[in-house]
Amino acid sequence: MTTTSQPEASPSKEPTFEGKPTIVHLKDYTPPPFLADHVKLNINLNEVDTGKSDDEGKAIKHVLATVTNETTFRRNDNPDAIWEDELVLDGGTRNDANGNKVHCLNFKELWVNGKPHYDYTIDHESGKLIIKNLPDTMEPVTVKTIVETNASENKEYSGLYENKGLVSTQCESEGFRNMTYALDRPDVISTYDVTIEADKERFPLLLANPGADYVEPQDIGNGRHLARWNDPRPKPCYLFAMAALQGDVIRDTFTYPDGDTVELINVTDKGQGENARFSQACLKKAMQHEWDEWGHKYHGLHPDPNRPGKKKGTFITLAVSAFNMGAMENNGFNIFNDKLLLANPKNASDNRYFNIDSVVNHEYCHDETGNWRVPANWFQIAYKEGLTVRRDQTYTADMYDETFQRISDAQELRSGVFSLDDSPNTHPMVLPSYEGVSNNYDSLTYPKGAQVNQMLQAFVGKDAYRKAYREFHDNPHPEVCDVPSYLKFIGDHAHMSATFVGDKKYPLIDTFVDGWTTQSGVPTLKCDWVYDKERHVLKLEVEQILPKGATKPFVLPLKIGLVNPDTGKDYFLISPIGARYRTDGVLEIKDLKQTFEFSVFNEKGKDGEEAQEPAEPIVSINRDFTAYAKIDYADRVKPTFAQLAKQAEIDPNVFNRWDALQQIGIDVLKSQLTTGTADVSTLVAAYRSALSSPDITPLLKAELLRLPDTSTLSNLLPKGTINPIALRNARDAVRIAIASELKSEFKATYDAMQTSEAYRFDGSEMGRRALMNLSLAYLCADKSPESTALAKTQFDRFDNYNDIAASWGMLMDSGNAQAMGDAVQKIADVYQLTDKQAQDHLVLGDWLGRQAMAEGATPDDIKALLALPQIDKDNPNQIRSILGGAIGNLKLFHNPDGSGYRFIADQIMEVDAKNKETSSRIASGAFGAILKYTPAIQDRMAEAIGYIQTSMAGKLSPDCRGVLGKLMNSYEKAKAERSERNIVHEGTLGGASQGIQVA
Ligand code: HT7
Ligand code: ZN
Repeated sequence: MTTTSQPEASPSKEPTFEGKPTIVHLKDYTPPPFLADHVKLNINLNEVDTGKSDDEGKAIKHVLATVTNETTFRRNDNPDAIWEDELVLDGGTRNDANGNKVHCLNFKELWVNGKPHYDYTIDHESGKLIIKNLPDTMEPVTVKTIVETNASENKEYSGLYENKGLVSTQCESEGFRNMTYALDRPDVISTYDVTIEADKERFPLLLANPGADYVEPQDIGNGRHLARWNDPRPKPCYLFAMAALQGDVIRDTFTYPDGDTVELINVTDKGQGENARFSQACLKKAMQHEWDEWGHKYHGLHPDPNRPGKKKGTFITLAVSAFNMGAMENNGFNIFNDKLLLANPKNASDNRYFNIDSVVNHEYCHDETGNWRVPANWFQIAYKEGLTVRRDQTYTADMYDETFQRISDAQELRSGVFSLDDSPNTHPMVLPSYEGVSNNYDSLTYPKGAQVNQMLQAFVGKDAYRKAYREFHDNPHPEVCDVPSYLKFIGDHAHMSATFVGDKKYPLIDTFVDGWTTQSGVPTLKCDWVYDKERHVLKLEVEQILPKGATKPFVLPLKIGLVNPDTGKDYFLISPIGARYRTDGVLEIKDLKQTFEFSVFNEKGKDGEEAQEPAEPIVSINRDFTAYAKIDYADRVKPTFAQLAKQAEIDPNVFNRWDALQQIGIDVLKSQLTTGTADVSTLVAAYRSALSSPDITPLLKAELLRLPDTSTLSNLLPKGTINPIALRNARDAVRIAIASELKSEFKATYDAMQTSEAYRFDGSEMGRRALMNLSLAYLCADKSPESTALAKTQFDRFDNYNDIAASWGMLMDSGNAQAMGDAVQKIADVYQLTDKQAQDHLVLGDWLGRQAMAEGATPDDIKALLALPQIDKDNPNQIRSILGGAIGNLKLFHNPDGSGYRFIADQIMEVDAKNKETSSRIASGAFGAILKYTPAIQDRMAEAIGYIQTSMAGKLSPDCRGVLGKLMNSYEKAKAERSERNIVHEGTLGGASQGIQVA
């Protein structure tokens, strides 16, 4: 295998000052001039009085950490590394409570090789510590720094922070530098020896990345204690983690077939331990699946002194309520946003249970993909994230239902991922550059990265992929890697086929890797075919239309089937000269135009009777969404509604049955959008048939009967034409029409899906409830008093949170102010949401979000939610719920007077001053799709973006600046093109000044 010799994230050489873009380029990468072999850390926590008191008159205390860091550095002997006289250590900056940039680290002392060292500077702008006059040698040098940092003032939640008394860390991507000076880059990999000292009563639990054993802290007098954690597994500092808290601990053990064991320690806030039972069971399932499926054994195992020949290890999980993302895969010590670790039937929906299972698995999978093999730099983050998402998709497919999982993946790709990939913020899988590292954690890195791995899997086959995967990860450790070298390794070792360019033979994998890692955008595959009824030959032509900016064809696996409409069985895929295509039906798409020929024939009957004349096949394209592409059809072969309905009934590939219904749904929605009416009869008949089909599970029925979402639809409409309110109205109108036709069927299904059994979470129960609540949603589409009463009956039953939340959503959409208000009040009362101390904060987010989304809510209502005394305005979960709800509230956000955009702009600025990771995600969620909208909407959005840019001047974070800058530039370009074409009116689809409006 190869390791990277590619450039790494070094800041660009231009001087940086506030307001000037700080873009890092892949081409500037050089290996680190120094390496850090071993890090000895002491974190000493002390509570200090701030002299201030809270609303209840209680003294406010802050947690101050004194961090002593003794690291053994040595010059990198990699010939590509640049010799630097000075050792430059990263140190963090952040905004203080007034929005002013300050250093995170209060420098105290510097020692080199055991002696005080005074020859250093601290760069005011970047926060870096520049150590001069080091020994001019290749020998290791020990550098000790002592700093102080205030964990309670850290509201960015990056580095070491305190929230509600719980001290913990989040170091990915660049948080470690906010706690201590370091070479904070993924290609510097060290062993760690960590001690944590703190007050025994205040912080009884002291945790860090474990070695073999969980060790009880030792008493050190004065009411204090000390814990020592020795992690001999080398890691980059972004995988470091520690925590200090009072909490509950639940334990279990996982045992491998050979007797090696892992002690599982699940840590939560006090009183929450029981809510972690489900996630702990998920962790055990994850370990088992990793072993069975991928041959991955926990990499934190060490010889067990008590059992010769056996190994043991410790794996810790911790739930934290203030967290910027979902979870973090620190070595042996995964930290979770508590909504992804804690659940009980009274506060978690099926969706949350499912997500917990999936995310616990995802983080554990990183133990191999990410932690054992580390991305060389942040341009290569998709190696670990794309691959790990693909692995968690495989897990949930195995645990629940493969087709269900594939439908979810396809939906995500066709809605959010296609949108981003077709937006100004698109980027290739290997980032050529970025501004603000946190922007890289987007859907092009995660689900699209997963899809690229899925495509490779589709080419080489599951077993060959798995085998090559194992070979890659069995290579010596530690080593950093990159996206191209991983994909190439798999292609080579799984013997992916070769291709010809002229008469030269090339491995197909090279073209595959080059296309997908250096280009962005969504290709379109335009399919055309003719069926020769005389010869029974089907000739399929596939034309690849490249997205804007791409110059080379992508390599795509296009899985197809030719279905006999009489039998519902697939014909064999055989060419007229008798050559067999792959039995799984995967075609290799690699050129701009390709033709495939298939000879269609029926097999002979059992008793040698002559085969019947074969019927013209139904062409089933892109089964299981193997190809990351939009599929288009030449006009003459575009399937009719009748053909799609037939396919929806008989295609042996259940994913494509769903897809056929989606295609009908898209056309019905388009018709509703453009003409104000739509014929839903085919869809109704097809839904009726799916509902009554005995061989489809409720889980899949619920998917088959769901209309395409508006984001998927908008990706299929011309840019510059979308009015989101019109789109939503069109979808609502179609839902009402379907519901009125299928009222009795939905009511019968709703009744049939009831049970008196207690809540249990598993795939079949999740499916039953999904179909029950989907039926209820259709029944409630008309917002009639009867349907509202039905939703209210379910809500009042108050049985389990899944069904409560589903019916609550319908009451919020009912347009009945009394029903909405009552439901909001009841949730507040039952979950004690107005009491800061007693509240079930896991429900709080839903409660805030639902109110922000409620029909008729105004910016003042949102402000009132933000000002509620029981919420924590610094908690990213709560901020995301409220602002996410406001952005999803189409009438509020897209108010034609621009007030919604301006309001969200104000909020983004406020959040950005404290937490750039949260602000940049909100900014991209709010304005990322700007170019899709009608010119009038674009202009108003651009005004809001411009308002942020000018108001914040030099103070906007690089993360937000990166997102908004690209949006604004593209908007300006689009506007110039628009005026060049002299298009002064709204988009073509509706003509009206507000785009398409549907009654
Ligand atoms: N690898 C983790 C990403 C993550 C993160 C990134 C930036 C800032 C904060 C963060 N918290 C977690 C999570 C994962 O993908 O598994
Ligand atoms: Zn991940």
